[in-house]
Amino acid sequence: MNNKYQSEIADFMAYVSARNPHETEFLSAVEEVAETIIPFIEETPKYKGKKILERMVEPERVIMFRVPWVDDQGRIQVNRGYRVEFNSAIGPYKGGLRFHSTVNLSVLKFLGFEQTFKNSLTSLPMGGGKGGSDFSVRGKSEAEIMRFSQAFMQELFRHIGPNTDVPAGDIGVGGRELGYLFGMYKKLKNEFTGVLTGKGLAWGGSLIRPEATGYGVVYFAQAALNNIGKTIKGMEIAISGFGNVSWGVVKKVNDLGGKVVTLSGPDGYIYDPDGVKGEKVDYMLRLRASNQDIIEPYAERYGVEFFPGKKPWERKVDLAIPCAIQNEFDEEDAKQVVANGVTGVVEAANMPLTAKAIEVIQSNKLLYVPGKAANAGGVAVSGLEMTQNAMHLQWTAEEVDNYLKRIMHNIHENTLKYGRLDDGYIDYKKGANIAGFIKVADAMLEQGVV
Ligand code: 2IT
Repeated sequence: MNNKYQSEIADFMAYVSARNPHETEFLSAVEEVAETIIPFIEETPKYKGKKILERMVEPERVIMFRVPWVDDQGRIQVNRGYRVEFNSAIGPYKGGLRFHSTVNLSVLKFLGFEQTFKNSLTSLPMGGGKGGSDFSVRGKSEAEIMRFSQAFMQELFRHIGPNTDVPAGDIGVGGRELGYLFGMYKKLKNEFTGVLTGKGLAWGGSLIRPEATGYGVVYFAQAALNNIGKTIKGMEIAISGFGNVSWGVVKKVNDLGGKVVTLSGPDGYIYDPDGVKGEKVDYMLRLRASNQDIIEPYAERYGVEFFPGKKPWERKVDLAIPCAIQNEFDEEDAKQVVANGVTGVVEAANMPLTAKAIEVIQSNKLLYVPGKAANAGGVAVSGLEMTQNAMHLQWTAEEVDNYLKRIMHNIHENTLKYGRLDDGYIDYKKGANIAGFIKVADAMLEQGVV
């Protein structure tokens, strides 16, 4: 796109690729940022020649550890634990823990890198980090999930703290896992602090945190749609996943008069022409808590169609919101939704669209919102949970939701400011990268070479 700096971008990517061979997810996250940030650095004298991006792609610290535990049959299991402390220029490392079979260092580095920009966009004082394990809750018993979580925290506790590194949930880590993690942290440290976010309401959690990611996505989508003279009201929307993020999206789309017609799992997707409404919304949570990771039971229960092995992007809808996992939406999917006349794609998951898919959506001048802007509401309310913990009080749901709305509105304004192209098209990817970069880069410059 920026032909003028193509060779600088290629040189930079050759440098990063040589240092991080085989880390495909990390390299694609970096490339997506480099394409917009290198031209910005080249044209902004204060950033030029400071190796800012070279410094930003190097995590400040990576911790990898053994997580041994005993399963219900008395067998010893060994998983690998990680915490990638990516960037602390603007605040303590902050970001979720992912327990999923696909977790490896490349995935967590991509997530930690993205998180640094996302957290900057929230305007709250949070650096970037991410962690997790290749442990999957699928098919595990409650007791196994507890023992694993405790074993994980038996190592992680020495690296984190309320002013150092504040983890939260992500895929496979919800209220239940956070409870076990927090319990073990408290026991080992003998202190009750806001060292994790997404905590239970009775022990330091914030109202609206479970809903926050999905609500924020829909607030952002509504702002972006309004900007092109459209609205969620009356729209039919395809989403993927059926976890926490999907649940928040469904609730807020319903509030605003839209209709979510698909949900998906690794087994396929369901199409519910009446919309996921009423008790079906609560059923999503129960299905998730069953540790099965399949969506088919929804179809049986509510008498709707199930499409095994298919993705929801084949449906003709007004808007697509991928809520599941990285690279779940590829070039073919993008061509399909374009052919179906979609208004746009809003990322609720982290990096669900491949680079090629983004190119297809953007070259057709359709709305595309990257996850680091659209899904920042989750970590933003985590930041508000930290504030409430530091003040030893709890805000009402309305207070938190008002903050969330204001934060998402500000992120929209900020990305709009840096993303507006000459032809009037809004490149939210460019806007989010530049707006997120500025605060972190300025803090790094002011703090010297550390
Ligand atoms: O991807 C994300 O922003 C999260 N998983 C939430 C991180 C957080 O610290 O709340």
